[in-house]
Amino acid sequence: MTGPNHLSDLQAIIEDLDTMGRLVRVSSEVDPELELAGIAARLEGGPRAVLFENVKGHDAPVLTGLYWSRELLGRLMRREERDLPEYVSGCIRSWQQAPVDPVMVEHGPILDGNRGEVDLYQLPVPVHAEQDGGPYFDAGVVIARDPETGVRNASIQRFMVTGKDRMHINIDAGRHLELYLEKAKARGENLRFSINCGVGPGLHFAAATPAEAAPAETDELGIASVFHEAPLELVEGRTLPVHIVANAMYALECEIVPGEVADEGPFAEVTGYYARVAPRPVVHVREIHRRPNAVFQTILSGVEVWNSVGLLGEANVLALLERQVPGVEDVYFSHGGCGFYHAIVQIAQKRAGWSKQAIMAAFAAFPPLKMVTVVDSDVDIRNPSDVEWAMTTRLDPKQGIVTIDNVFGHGLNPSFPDYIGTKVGFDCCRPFPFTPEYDRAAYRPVSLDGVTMQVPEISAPGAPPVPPSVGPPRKRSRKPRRRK
Ligand SMILES: Cc1cc2nc3c(=O)[nH]c(=O)nc-3n(C[C@H](O)[C@H](O)[C@H](O)COP(=O)(O)O)c2cc1C
Ligand SMILES: [Mn+2]
Repeated sequence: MTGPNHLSDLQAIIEDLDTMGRLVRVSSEVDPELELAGIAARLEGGPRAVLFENVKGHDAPVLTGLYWSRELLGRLMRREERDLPEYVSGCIRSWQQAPVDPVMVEHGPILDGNRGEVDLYQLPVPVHAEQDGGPYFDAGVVIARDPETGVRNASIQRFMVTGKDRMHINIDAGRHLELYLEKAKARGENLRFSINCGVGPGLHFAAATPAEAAPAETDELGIASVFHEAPLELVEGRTLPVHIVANAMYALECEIVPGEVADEGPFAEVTGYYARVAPRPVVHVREIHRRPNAVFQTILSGVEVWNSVGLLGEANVLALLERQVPGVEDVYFSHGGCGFYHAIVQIAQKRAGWSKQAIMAAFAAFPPLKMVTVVDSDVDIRNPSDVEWAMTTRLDPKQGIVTIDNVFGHGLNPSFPDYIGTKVGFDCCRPFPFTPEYDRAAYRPVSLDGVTMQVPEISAPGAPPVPPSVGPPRKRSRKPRRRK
């Protein structure tokens, strides 16, 4: 190993984005309450991340959009977009085979700033969507330790700010943090952890690695070391016995008193729906560290999460299917499926019946999945029309649809109330052994390079102007609705 690469540090990532022309700088003053996320939503999914340099009432800039384009992520990781799932699953596999544990160091940039008073309102934490219950931290990596074994865990959770030193956290069922909280409660202890906001994509991916790939007894922070090509560096907390990322932009030392709950939500979630208000654990913030010239990071819960959670889930399902189902070539978690509800699996069939095996194996590999669609290797799994073509021309609805009732799913999906619902698999593969009526028609692949053509310009009256790829949001033609 040579030394940490740029993926280990958000400041280096911001400079990299700048060099590549992949950073929109918003210089006009923007209100962190609703306006910032509103502007980000207009640029969501574009080829550039966004830095809000002038956030009303704050000195620190706010970064968003780091994960909303797979093409951009590919650039940052020096990979073709198409090779990302393979690269990510390769990093996880390499960690499983030879873990590189993080190292504790004496000092890091996170300890260089002024600590001062604990006051969350001094941080530019945005209010994202119109009905959100308050400002939300949603991009911080939580580092906790198993109260019994001391094994570290990394995850990302949303936190609603409700006071200068108080937040309410959402921990989904089955998360390792939930397990730690139960263990702390049984021991009569508080659960202590750090929230590290503004870290590089290596650690973000380590935190988003699903439990199926990083079981509770493993220190998944080591996955970051693989992405960074050097051990992740951590420092000891100053107020609580917690571990902090040495070069995070912000780090909060926190504790939960088991049993203490208060209303959390609503929050515009990755599903496109608001998460409902419910009593959830209260978090006490005992210390706030900020690195000099810190940049706050926030995530718009849409494409950014589809890409990060989706890519990790996809990588894990692909790795497992490759081992268990002969012929599996590729897996894609579609955006229409929020990045983790719908897996499209591509298979080069070798034996009859194995496309259905692929459906069962995919469900077993990733519990949040609600739908699995299996197609042959002549179908482009990233093209929704192509997948639909396989469904309409190759699926036999009598034989090829598998449903599983009363099964555990993702609690944020409204069709899984209390985490229970029905899952469905579509076998859209041509019957095996192959028969000619399912052979796909094809034209000869011809290059247009040597072909002389006159292509007339199109200027249809009333045609909408081509939207700029980036720029200030266009003015709405209609007056904005007044909020009553
Ligand atoms: C931006 C983002 C926000 C997330 N928010 C939450 C959340 O509020 N609650 C939660 O339980 N999981 C959330 N997740 C998913 C978990 O972080 C993820 O599943 C992780 O792998 C869980 O770690 P664990 O397996 O160690 O429990 C979020 C993921 C991302 C990328
Ligand atoms: Mn874990």
